[in-house]
Amino acid sequence: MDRRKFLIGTVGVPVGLAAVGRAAGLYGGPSASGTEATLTAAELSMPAGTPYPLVALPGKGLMGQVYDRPPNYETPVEHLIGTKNYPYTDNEYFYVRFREANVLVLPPESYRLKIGGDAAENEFSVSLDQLDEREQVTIGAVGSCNGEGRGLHRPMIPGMPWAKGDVSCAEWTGVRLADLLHEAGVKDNALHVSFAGGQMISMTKPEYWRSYPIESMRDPDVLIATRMNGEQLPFWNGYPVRLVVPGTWAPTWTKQLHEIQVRSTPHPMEWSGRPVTANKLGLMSLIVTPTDGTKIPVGRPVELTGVAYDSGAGIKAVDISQDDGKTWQPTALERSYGKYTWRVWRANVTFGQTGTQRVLSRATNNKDKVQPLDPMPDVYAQSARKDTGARVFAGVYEVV
Ligand SMILES: Nc1nc2c(c(=O)[nH]1)N[C@H]1C(S)=C(S)[C@@H](COP(=O)(O)O)O[C@H]1N2
Ligand SMILES: [Mo]
Repeated sequence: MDRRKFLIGTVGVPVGLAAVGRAAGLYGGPSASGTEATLTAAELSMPAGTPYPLVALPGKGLMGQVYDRPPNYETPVEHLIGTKNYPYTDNEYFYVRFREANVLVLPPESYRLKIGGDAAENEFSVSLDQLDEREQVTIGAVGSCNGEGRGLHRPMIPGMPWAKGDVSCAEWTGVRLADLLHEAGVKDNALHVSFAGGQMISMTKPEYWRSYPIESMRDPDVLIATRMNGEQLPFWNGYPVRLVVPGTWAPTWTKQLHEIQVRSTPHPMEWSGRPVTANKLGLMSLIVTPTDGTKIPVGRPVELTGVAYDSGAGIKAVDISQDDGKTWQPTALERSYGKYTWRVWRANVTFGQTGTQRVLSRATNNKDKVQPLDPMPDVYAQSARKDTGARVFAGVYEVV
């Protein structure tokens, strides 16, 4: 007999069409749990995972337009985990962040990356073909702006009001910066390595430079990347060349990179105004599906999918809470795809009450560091914000 349907009937949970479909597949199906078929994201009707209008830039998918000029587009969270190079974000959904309204167009035929500076023995330039002829390295890494979640804080924090999609993850291919520095011959008095990207549309601040202490740039994982998930970089993500510093916040990852200087003095940094170190990425986790605002039937198990990442120590566990952090339940982690790549996690939850319900997620890394509920105290320490207890990475659902 159909014991399963009998059980569903007994607990009195409404059985929708999806549930019947699931139940029918149960006998061979791995996704059933306990007495009821678990609803997956595919069976729910989910709103877009961004509060912003969905607009497509040329070559990109529909993304959340946080700002049009300069172009700032967030990844709708349901697209964070892509399908083409799992678990990496598909190139057309990798978030886009620019400070310059007019993105520098660097035609591939005439492109040259110049490497020099007063603390380099030899100055030289390489074309795209010459970069390709050098040894290639591929590293998966999360790219995240440190504005991630900023727009969800109350009271608001100054800056681009990103919701949850100011982060993505890709597999990057390119040449080791360390190899190029070796070719250039770093002098003993070298202090900083500086990177020039796009141009600013301003008479007084014509260039986009980022500058870092030389020690932080000798790491063999630092890439001069030309490919993202095996394809050329999308225009909006730095074509033809960008810096990628795995395990650090992405503001350091200069796009449209065309010049590297090894310097004995700090770069004047006239645009950004202060030297910036490639700071280690925070310990983070978030729910990818269902998206916020999804209607979920009461009493029915639902599968949550999410991602978790840190600066490279590795994720040991992700826990979720349905009571605002009083109690936590473990989730199931998928295998690691590399130390800088996010870990996908899954959990089944059942909501016992109707109304607006929240689920929090919290990651623990291999150094036993636990994600604070306010996930970026370091980043926001200088802001005037007082902690309101706002938990940026809660998933919020309408249980009906
Ligand atoms: N040329 C240039 N590079 C840049 C930026 C920029 O404004 N111009 N923004 C930085 C910031 S703040 C971030 S978060 C990342 C975003 O990379 P993405 O647009 O590929 O997601 O690029 C960095 N590199
Ligand atoms: Mo950023």
